[in-house]
Amino acid sequence: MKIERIELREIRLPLVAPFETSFGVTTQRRIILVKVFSEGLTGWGECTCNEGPFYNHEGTDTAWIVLRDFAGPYTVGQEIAAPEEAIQLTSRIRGNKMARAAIETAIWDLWAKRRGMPLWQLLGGTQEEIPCGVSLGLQETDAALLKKIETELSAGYQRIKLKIKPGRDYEMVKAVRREHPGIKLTVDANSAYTLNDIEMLRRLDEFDLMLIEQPLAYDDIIDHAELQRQIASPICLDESILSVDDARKALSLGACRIINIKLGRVAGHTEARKIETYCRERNVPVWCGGMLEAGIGRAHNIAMATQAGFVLPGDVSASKRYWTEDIIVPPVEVTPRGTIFRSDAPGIGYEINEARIEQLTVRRETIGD
Ligand code: OSB
Ligand code: MG
Repeated sequence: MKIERIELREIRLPLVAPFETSFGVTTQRRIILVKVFSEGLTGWGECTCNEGPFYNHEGTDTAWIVLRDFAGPYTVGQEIAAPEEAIQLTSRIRGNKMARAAIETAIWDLWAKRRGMPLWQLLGGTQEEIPCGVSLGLQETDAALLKKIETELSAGYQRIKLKIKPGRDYEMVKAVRREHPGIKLTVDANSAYTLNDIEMLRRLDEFDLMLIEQPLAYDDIIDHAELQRQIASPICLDESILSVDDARKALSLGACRIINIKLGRVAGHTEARKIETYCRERNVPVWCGGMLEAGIGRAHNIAMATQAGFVLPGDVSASKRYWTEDIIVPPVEVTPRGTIFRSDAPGIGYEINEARIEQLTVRRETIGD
């Protein structure tokens, strides 16, 4: 298959409610969409980076340049014999995996459409419905947080994840646990702590957390291994795992017992599947993370999460929790038992609302003709 053309566009999409983490508040997303063209068919990808370089080094503007000036030109005009080859076209680029994944995932969608099969099947997925949790941003007060939790549990979500940061941790988690003794509960620090905080992190053991996500530095596995030796709660790494090699090293050091797989962070479906397989063969649970994606990224996440190793509830939830109107049709919907059904339509399995995307577009670029 020859990649004939790539269209890039940036859309602006306001969130239904601001989302606050230990590294900042997001109110409006600036999302890059990628459309690849080959032999009369198209595939779509979504760049999952945040607006600024705070979760990792990538941001909307730097990803735009990487896509427009490097990843796009390296891909257009090239011939591939399998979707696994797509990521190799941009392998000269170091880092910038979210930008590279936007093209890689679009090519997987296109390949699946070419074969007339759903992407989940092309990836080797087996699960018909995927278990879902929600990630709740930091709230002004515990009362506000408890109210949000109530809403999400009523909607059926199977697991609640709380964002924590210094000053909003032990007491807040305690208040939640007191109200909800039986729920599956996790916390995500987005690297807000160091080994100096070990005492507080150990006290979180009181709350029977399913996992503590990325407590220490975004690029660390050594200190996480030290921390894991000293606490009972399983550590789950997010930011620190960029490849199957990273997963192997972290697991062999004992830096974590669970891994959050995000498609963009690991450069797309090919590497995500390698991590899933590596972990599944060793009985290490994985789950699908989220990056406040619009519908295209969300649909790719759902396809990925049908793979058998995704055994824990992920952060992929209903479109309406984020958007008044999504860019796919139908929007992603969650069942009353907190699951999302895979789609059996070809490719990512959702229709792209191109008219809406057109309205939301603030810049565009075409690579190839
Ligand atoms: O660490 O999982 C994270 C959002 C932006 C950046 C990082 C993270 C998150 C989330 C949101 O937790 C997950 C979602 O998309 O619902
Ligand atoms: Mg995280």
